[in-house]
Amino acid sequence: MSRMELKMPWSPQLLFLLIVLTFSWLAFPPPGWSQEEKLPVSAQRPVDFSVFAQVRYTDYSSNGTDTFSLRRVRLALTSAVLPSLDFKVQIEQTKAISLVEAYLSFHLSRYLEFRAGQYKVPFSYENLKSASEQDFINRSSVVETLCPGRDIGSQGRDIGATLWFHSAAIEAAIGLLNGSGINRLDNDDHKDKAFRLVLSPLRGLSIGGSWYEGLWPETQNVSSRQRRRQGLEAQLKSGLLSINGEYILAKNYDQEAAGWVIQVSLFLRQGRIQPVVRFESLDQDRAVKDNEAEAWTVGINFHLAPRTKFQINRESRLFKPETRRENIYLVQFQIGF
Ligand SMILES: [Ca+2]
Repeated sequence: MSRMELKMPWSPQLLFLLIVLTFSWLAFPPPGWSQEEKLPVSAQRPVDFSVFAQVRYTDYSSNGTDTFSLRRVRLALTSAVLPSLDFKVQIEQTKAISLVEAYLSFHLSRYLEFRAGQYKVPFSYENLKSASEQDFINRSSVVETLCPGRDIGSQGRDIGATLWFHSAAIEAAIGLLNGSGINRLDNDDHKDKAFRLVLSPLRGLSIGGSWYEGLWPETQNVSSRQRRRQGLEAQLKSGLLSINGEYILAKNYDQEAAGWVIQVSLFLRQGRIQPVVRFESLDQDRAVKDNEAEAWTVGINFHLAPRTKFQINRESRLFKPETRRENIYLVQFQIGF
């Protein structure tokens, strides 16, 4: 059953090397290859590098060993290979180097993008928001537990192809994905389907939903492999205030789970100081009454520069029905450019 037992069909390092070699060749072709002659439509091909690192200290109160940790060290590079074709690779180094994202984006029109490779499953606002831009040190347990790609420990990502529509008022995506997670081949012929639609009827207000229909990757001793996700989300930004809410209903095998999260933040001192508060409730089995895990998180973010910030959070979790409470204190420094 363990995902670790599944064979890794190809190593992420090898894939990354191949992509880097291909990319290097495209970006810096060998002498004699005239870009102007062979690719007359191509303008300059700037390569954007971005890096961020997160160092944190976690104080588990009496429930664990307090520790410093390197949460994420990520390097991303993006390049427009052609005016309508760009390419992104993101790698992570914590214990070992791993490939997080690698995809091609073909811009079919101003609004329409076809994306293929390894990238985030188009589901949930919080899932799609970059790890470096999160308002809280940890993502909500609702999204971490129920969002496709996070439920199978793949950092919200999978391999597949997706069509995206982006405009000021509408954001939509429809995709086919392996459903078996990052850096691995599919283990069956079934492809999972993901759909997301977000409307912005007024400035500062967005309302949307996501839908995912797939199968759990493992096959042993399971009568039903159903893995269905339905999500609702809303975001409101008004002046200094920002409110986000999400609800996810999940069908796992023959069980139903559900969770919701709401978070509020304020931007003070020209956005440099940001107090935040979040409440979440996660019910892992809806057939059992009063077994939700609830959590309050309060925190404050000090934005020192774009992508560079200092964050303090206190997470207070309540596990029903025992009324067991856990408090965790987190401090995180993020540096990025
Ligand atoms: Ca599959």
